[in-house]
Amino acid sequence: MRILLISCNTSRTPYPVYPLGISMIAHAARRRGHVARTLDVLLDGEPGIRSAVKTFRPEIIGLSLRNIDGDEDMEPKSRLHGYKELIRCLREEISCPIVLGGSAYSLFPEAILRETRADFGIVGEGERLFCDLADRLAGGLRPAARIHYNRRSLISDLPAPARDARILGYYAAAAGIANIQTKRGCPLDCAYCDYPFLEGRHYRFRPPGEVAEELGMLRDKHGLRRFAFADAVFNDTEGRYWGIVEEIIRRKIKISWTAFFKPRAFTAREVGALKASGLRSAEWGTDCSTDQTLSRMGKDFTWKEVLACNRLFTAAGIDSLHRIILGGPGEDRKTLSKGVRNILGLKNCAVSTCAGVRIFPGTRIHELALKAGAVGADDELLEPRRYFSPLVSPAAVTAAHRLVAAALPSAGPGRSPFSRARGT
Ligand code: B12
Repeated sequence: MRILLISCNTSRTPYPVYPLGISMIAHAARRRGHVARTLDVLLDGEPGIRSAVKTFRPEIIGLSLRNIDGDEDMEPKSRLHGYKELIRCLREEISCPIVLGGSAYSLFPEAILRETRADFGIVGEGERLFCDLADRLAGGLRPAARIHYNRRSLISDLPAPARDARILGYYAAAAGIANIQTKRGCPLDCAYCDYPFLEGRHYRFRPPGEVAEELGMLRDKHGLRRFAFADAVFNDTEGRYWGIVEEIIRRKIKISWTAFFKPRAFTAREVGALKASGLRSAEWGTDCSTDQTLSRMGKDFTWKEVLACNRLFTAAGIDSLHRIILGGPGEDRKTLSKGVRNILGLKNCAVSTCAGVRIFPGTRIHELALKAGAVGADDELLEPRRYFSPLVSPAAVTAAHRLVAAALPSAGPGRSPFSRARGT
């Protein structure tokens, strides 16, 4: 089958992100004997996509929908309209099946399929299910089920993506950062988070040697020096990330990198090793600002550990950004004012707060919101809804969020150490 895979992501905040998802689907499809081509809305635009459809004449089109909301954390704008427009253009050119996938699609599969009138959707990781669907369509079988759920079909050998040099070149120039995934899955139990749903609850690791190989290849062949690990949390609970850190140091791969970290009791020696491997900035899933709210959010660390991490990492010259949600489960007036004091006590780092918790389907926050009657059972949540603890008013939470943003010049939505990646 001739398969056209298109990244539909137009977000440029904090910087344009290379479409890793379609590179992985393309790799899997080629291994199954299909001919796969990748395009990117940011790079190719509508005219480029129309002309590629005319010349390539795809037999299946796969669309990757990464973000549903805009980049503005507090007043997000839906991306759905743009996705619908693209599908309308494609339908004008060709009548082949259109298959949706990607994180945004996976979070709202029924609603987005209905709204866009695409033919099929794959929920969760796409390699196996997309190729199964392509094989069936190639054999003349059109499955009755339009939405295909990834329940027991998660792959165990994670692929190295087949990066398209043309697309990679565009992102290298636009952002200067390459992304790389070292594992999938997250066994943590944070009340608001959909990552375990998107990636599975169990870790599936790539061998450190293979990750180092990919880093070296991107550096030597494509001149990339800056990397973002796209794992849900880089420092996994089993400590397997040390294998990657050691491999980078052992192979003397000169790069700088950033990743999502979970606060834990690091030693100065460990932070030294991270720094030696090129860690330049850490984005902390701190999430709450008091012990009480941390525990209610399902976090297994304390504010003392957050402070210690911040001290150690900043002392080592590693930038830190803490992302903190105010107004989540268990927040009351006392925790709110103590939390603000705690946040203001964090030194030499950036803090990004938001007021209320974005509710994603199937999360514990969703259950709490349903129980409290804050959202109805028929609310698909495609229009963003936020959960606020019933123990404090949303106005008080918003005021605290504004206070922190005004007090810390580096705070504010969308700011990320990832965004300082170019040239530093
Ligand atoms: C790492 C990450 C970041 C990093 C990216 C660093 C980098 N250089 O790559 C940073 C911090 C920069 C970032 C920023 C943002 N992010 Co982010 N990010 C993630 C994270 C943790 C991993 C994304 C990733 O690369 N995964 C690895 C790749 C391989 O997976 P994938 O793209 O999902 O592809 C797989 C499947 O989705 C599927 N698939 C993908 N495409 C297709 C296509 C077809 C046809 C099929 C069948 C299947 C399929 O198969 C693929 C392989 O199995 C996800 C959460 C998560 N766990 O997924 C959030 C996530 C993608 N981010 C999200 C958001 C909102 C953002 C921001 C808008 C936040 C902000 N306010 O700034 C920005 C937007 C950035 C941009 N320019 O697009 C949301 C998107 C959904 C939503 N709520 O809209 C997510 C899901 C988090 C969440 N739960 O809310 N992000």
